[in-house]
Amino acid sequence: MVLHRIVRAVIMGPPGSGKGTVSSRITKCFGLTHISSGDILRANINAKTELGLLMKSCIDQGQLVPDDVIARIILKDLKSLEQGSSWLLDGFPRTVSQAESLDDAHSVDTVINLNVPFQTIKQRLTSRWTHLPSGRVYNVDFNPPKVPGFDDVTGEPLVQRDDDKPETVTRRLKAYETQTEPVLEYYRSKGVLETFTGTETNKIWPHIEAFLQKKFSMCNQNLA
Ligand code: G5P
Ligand code: MG
Repeated sequence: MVLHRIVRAVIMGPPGSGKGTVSSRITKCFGLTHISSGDILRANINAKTELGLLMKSCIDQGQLVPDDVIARIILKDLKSLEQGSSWLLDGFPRTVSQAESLDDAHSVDTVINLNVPFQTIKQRLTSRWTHLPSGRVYNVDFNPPKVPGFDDVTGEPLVQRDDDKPETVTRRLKAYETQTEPVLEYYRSKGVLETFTGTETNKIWPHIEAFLQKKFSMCNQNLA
């Protein structure tokens, strides 16, 4: 599908709700540029940059990194995109303060919220394997790699994230409840929030796809 207007989208949901998995389907179908705050932070940790070293303990403990740090990174990334690019933010904003910083620079028109029960999430995260350089995710039961332990595209080894330990997952879910849930209200009051509820990505996905198709083609008609 070719977009005829600029789309400023955000995908939200608790840790492990499928934001990365759904984002890769959205980028494939609709051609948006995917920017994941978690992938950027992990790439910095992997490359042992100053930022990565500073943020590693925060992330490993399941706490959010400081608002000003992550907002600066994401806003700089957005600035570096070609003018008029359509994008999908995954993992940012995660606090009301971050949402306000984003609003100062860009107005978001679509927010997809994945509402997945915490119990389902805990089971998923312990069987997740990640290709760190690209952010591609696999799951032993749901979407296993073709060769166990190796990325389908590059053949490089997969790793388990340090913050997927059960006690850290519990802390991440707590941080989500206290710091990120208020962002849902923020976007609901702006009339841009659309929530999708379920326990399986494959069942939620057709609804998201249909919603985006309708929303984007409605916009095309408005322009015509
Ligand atoms: P991240 O990287 O943003 P989270 O915690 O928000 O991390 P996460 O863990 O990356 O989110 P996800 O992207 O929502 O999860 O989910 P996913 O990876 O697609 O799916 C999870 C697993 O389930 C995968 O193995 C997938 O294959 C599998 N799966 C998907 N669907 C199904 C299904 O239907 N069935 C089954 N069985 N499996 C399925 O942030 C990490 C840390 O970075 C910092 C924080 O410290 C954060 O904790 N950070 C920020 N801090 C402050 N502000 C920000 N804006 C920050 N952004 C990141
Ligand atoms: Mg993710």
